Amino acid sequence: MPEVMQPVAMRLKIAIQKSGRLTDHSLDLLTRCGLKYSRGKDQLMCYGENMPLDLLFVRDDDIPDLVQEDVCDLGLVGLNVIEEKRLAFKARGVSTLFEQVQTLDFGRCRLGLAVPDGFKYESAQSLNGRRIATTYPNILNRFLNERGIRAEVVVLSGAVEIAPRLGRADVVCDLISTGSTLAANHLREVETVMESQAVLIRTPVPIAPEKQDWTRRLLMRIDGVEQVKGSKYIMLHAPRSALPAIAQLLPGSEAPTVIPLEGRGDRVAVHAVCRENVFWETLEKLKAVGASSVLVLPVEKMLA
Ligand code: PRT
Ligand code: ZN
Repeated sequence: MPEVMQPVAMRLKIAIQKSGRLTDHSLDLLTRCGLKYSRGKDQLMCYGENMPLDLLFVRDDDIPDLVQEDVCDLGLVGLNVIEEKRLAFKARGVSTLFEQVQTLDFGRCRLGLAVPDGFKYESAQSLNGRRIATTYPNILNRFLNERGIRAEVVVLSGAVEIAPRLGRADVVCDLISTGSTLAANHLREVETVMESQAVLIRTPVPIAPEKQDWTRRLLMRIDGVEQVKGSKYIMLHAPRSALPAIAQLLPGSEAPTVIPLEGRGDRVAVHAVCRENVFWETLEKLKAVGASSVLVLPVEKMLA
């Protein structure tokens, strides 16, 4: 039987957000890993057409539980959600079993405290005796306890930023990316409670032998896709004597390849993968130390 047709129990299951800020990025990551899938409208599950894996579309808050309980082998979710879940489990005396495999290059935001315009804020101590609205009570309580602040935490499931206007809270603790939602609601950011981005988590249970090969391959591909983001392949010609200066200038590159140029005396070709973007300023500096014919190319795939 072709492995893509394996029985359901032998197929990898990956939980991703059904509809929200992480959905497109998660699907894009899996597509870049080579996955082909078809998804009908409002479908909760879809089948990988060329890999023995299925995607489960769920609310992001349910992803840690599905992975913890081994209903899904892997999950893509925000660090803010797993940290909140971890602290909630801890409060109930349950230990977190799912493992964080790696951080992913999307979903960046921060959980921050914001006060209404006109609120006199001097330090975190200004929060004493205040009511703070949030969807993340456990993370917020940890922040307050670590600083010995006594405040009332008002738990809301959404629309946190309008709580001060409704008279339900004095301060808000919510996710922020550009800050425009706060500004539109006349709120001012005063503290960062935690930084967040999407992460890949996996089940605590050893993965069944039939699924291990694809798990290993998928994790390697995800790592490859993450490494490629922002990476560039750079090629240039230079005098051999300039190699130390060039090595200093190439951002995040390891062991460049140096190839002699036929009939060009001391000049060599240098090829290197840079793990960061290469800016015009770097090219100008490379030219200044003797480089010529400098080419910067995008990297499409990488396998360490
Ligand atoms: O239905 P479901 O429960 O799955 O979705 P959700 O409404 O809980 O989540 P969603 O789609 O809003 O966010 C999913 C994840 O994206 C979050 O858990 C974070 O890890 C990440 N993320 C990144 C964000 C933001 N950026 C973000 N800006 N999540 C929410 N926001 C909201 C924030 O709550 C506020 O309302 O965007 C607003 C602020 O944005 P700015 O740009 O105006 O600052
Ligand atoms: Zn959610």
